[in-house]
Amino acid sequence: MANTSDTVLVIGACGQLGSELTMELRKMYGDANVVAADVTAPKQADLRDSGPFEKVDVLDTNVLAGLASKYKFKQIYHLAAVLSATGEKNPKFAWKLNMDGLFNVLDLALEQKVERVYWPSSIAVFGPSTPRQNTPQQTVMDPNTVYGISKQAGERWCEYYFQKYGLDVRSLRYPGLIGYKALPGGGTTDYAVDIYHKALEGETFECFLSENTYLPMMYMPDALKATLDLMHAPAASIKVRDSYNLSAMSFSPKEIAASIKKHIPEFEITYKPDSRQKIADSWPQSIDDSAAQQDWGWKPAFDLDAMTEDMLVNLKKMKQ
Ligand code: AKB
Repeated sequence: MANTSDTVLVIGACGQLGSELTMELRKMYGDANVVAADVTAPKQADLRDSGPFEKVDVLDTNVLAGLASKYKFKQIYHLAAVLSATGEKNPKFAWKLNMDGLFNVLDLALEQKVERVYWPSSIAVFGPSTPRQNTPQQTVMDPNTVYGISKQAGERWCEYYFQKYGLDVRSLRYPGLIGYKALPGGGTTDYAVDIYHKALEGETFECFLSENTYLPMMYMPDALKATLDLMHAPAASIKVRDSYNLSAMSFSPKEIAASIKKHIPEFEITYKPDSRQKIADSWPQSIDDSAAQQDWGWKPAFDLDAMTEDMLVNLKKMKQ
């Protein structure tokens, strides 16, 4: 268990996951104790007004060191990354940001005696030779996006820092994340967020993946719970030190559209697969997360229809 007076740094706090995780952490540790950091200031009023914000480029080690001596962080959540689709447009930059950013945080944590670090991995660590159904925790990994390669390498480095230096780094392989509070940016699974916005705006949704493309997905409240449960589990129960497989649901564009149609019968979807189809086809369709279930009691709460209902109710409120 972490101490509730810990000071916590969230890097990438304005992103899809960061903006919600920062607010959850502020509830647990107190607003003033959770520092939101990102390259641009928060647009979300709750995030902006509830606690400290610092402008930080994770590639700038001087700024990171200055921040660490100012706040004396006990925990760091390092979420800043270039995702799968954007990474393919500028592979060298994606590699630099994803890898150098991780090294900067791991080294800072060692130097400043930070007690616990969180770093997200992804289903993108898997590739075309990986078994696609019920993908095991330990299996063939041949990622073919720069994002996936950086996440696989990052996992090995997290384990290395744990084994060699005793740094308590923890990680989850997220599936596609879906939430109503913030938009994702540059991922292959982003369609599953956009589709709800278009449905509520009364527009036809043109999907960039084909109708039967199954991918593992998760609703944001489950992702937040998994992250916080992992980070608050006793160190001895964390047996996986590269990154845990994590699962909630799998569906295709056709199935999410059918789930939305139960609430908005006139909703229409069309399909125009683009370069993201190849990425999706190289990823698993479903994930075996039994290690997370056994080691720290992981259990998701939302399936597709429960998520659709909650997304539509909350997005409708936000759009009023
Ligand atoms: C992406 O699509 O790139 C991400 C991911 C699965 O890590 N959402």
